[in-house]
Amino acid sequence: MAEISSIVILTGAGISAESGIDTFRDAGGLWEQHRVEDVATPEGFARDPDLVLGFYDLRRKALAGVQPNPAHEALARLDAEFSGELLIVTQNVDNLHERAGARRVLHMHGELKSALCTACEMRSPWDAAMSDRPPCPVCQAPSLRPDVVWFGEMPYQMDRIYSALRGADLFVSIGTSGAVYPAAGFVRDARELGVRTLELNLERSEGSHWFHESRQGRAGELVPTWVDEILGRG
Ligand code: BJW
Repeated sequence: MAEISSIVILTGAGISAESGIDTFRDAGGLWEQHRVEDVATPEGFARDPDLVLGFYDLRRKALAGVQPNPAHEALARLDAEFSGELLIVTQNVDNLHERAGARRVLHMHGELKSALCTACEMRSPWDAAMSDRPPCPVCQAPSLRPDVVWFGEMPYQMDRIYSALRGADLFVSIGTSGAVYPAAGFVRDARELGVRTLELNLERSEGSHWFHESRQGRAGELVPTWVDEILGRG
């Protein structure tokens, strides 16, 4: 394997599936239980804030009952032991990468444990429910919403992500269907930049054909094996 000095990793709901967190588009996933436009758009929130706040309150509460799995742990080991540049870009709003010990993590679709005030636009760490309309810790307005990125909104820290992609020699996508942009386009962006690309997913995804290599299987098995390869233990 050629020397690797800079890696960008994209993770999606599939990496947390073995921890017991529902994915979005798989059978039994979140979008089978809710209409996307009801709970994951600004228009849905404006129409029925109780429904949306309740949906995210339940998911925030459920985090207490789940644990990182071997895939999160392997990426945390990579973060600790890989001396090159590394950025773990996650689309997930859970905190399992951090709880496994990873530090170089960017949440492009926000975080369940963060609140965004629609009055003063400040973000605050958040653990409790929002459906009872608690005051914003900064301005006291009862105007909090989940600090997550809905359809039609701009994902977070895009400049930092594209900058990391420009400097990368390997892009790895883990457990994502490749159905949602701009994340789904990173593989093409990477290829245009001459970056090697690898997909680790349960099954072939919508974008599999864009990758130089695609491996199928459970993240809890594929990711530790791949991390061993990178750290020279393969
Ligand atoms: C396993 C496994 C195991 C299971 N092991 N694997 C037409 C064309 C192109 C774009 C658009 C378009 N019309 C509209 C758009 C833009 C729109 C979009 O992409 N729409 C699509 C429907 C087409 N995108 C946006 O609006 C975004 N903003 C935007 O584009 O701004 C403008 C912009 C322009 C230019 C540059 C930058 C910006 C915002 C998107 C926000 C998405 N938000 C959500 C909700 C977040 C909060 C929450 O969690 O509730 O993000 S939607 C949902 O989908 C969530 C996820 O992060 C995201 C991706 O889902 P993911 O992770 O891929 O999950 P699944 O379930 O789809 O897939 C799981 C995969 O895991 C599967 O493949 C399984 O096989 C696999 N798996 N078990 C390994 N054990």
